[in-house]
Amino acid sequence: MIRLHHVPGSRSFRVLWLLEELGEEFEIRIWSLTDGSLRSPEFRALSPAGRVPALEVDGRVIFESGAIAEYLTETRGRLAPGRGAADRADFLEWVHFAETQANILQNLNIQHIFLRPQSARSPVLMKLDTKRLDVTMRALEAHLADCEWLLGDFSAADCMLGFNIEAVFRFVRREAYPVAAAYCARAEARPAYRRAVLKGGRSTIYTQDFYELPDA
Ligand SMILES: N[C@@H](CCC(=O)N[C@@H](CS)C(=O)NCC(=O)O)C(=O)O
Repeated sequence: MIRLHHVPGSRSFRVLWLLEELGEEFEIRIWSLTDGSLRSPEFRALSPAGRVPALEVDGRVIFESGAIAEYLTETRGRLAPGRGAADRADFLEWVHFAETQANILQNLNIQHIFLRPQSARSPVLMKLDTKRLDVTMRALEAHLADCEWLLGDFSAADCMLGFNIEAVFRFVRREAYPVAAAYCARAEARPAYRRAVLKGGRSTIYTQDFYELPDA
């Protein structure tokens, strides 16, 4: 039995999507970012930092989305270059690049959405992280100019990074990155992605299409 611990719209979507791409049977337990349950002893026993995703699989629990992606692709022998393959390092780079980008997004989510009162928010940090997000997107835009997916063929690295892009466009203009926008649309059109959205539920994090930088 595989059980995914999931919050709609969070990084656990990466694993949900990957499980669908792999054709695995699994169940989902939904948690909330806001009701304190991720800090409960029950959840901390699954994921010590109190973060989703956590995956019960093969008789153990794994946390960290990148570790789960590497484990599932290794044990299932699909959707990643194997050890020793010429593009194995490329795969690992993009898996971890996705998390670098997700951490910038997380900072922007905190600054634009979660931090209360509004006076606690920092326009300087918002601008800094928006610039840092732009840097990651320029790299992605250049890389994808030559390929449909990060490694040419679709891989679990696309589940890791593809999940980020819809959120990225809440903070940087979609029009500035047409290649990445087309990549995002290709990802969202995949049958496994659509099944994952239906099973996992939609995000309630964003209430605006775009979050402008404050003037100050
Ligand atoms: N590096 C971790 C990050 C996991 C993470 O930060 N998840 C967020 C949701 S996207 C979370 O659970 N946040 C709960 C909290 O910060 O209290 C991974 O990739 O799994």
